[in-house]
Amino acid sequence: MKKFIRLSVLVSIITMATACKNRNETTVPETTPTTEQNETVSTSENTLEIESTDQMQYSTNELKTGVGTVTLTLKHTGKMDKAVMGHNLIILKPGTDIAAFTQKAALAKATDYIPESEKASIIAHTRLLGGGESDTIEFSISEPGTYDFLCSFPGHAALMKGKLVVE
Ligand SMILES: [Cu+2]
Repeated sequence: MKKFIRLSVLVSIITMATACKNRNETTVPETTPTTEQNETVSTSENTLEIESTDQMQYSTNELKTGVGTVTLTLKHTGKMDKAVMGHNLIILKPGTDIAAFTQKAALAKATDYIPESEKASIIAHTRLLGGGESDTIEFSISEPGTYDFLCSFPGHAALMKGKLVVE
């Protein structure tokens, strides 16, 4: 008799536990994590900003970034027209003959000094800007290293040049 009572208590405990578990399962609201969507829209950490002036200069001659997608903004802070003091920023592949490149670029006025014949040497470039304008470009670099950048407006590369260090 004692054994039977103990068994029935045990059974009722199990029943309660099961009922409790079921209740928990049904009362838990189905909340799907909405934060996951936001996490996948990650902004690039490789964001570069550089300015150029009416004094024919960049604000820096060294840019640093990591490998991957790079977002670069060139801002012309001057006032002069792009026909007189136009600036761009061209990132060149390693091993490019800069003197030869700028010579060809100077003749490429029709394409804003981006020489069609040298496109294979260009990793990325902004458009040609006049005072007050800016351009943002996105490109990808997978190899760490040091890359030359310059402005291809005739005569500018003597002063307007620098290194993009990719780590
Ligand atoms: Cu320039």
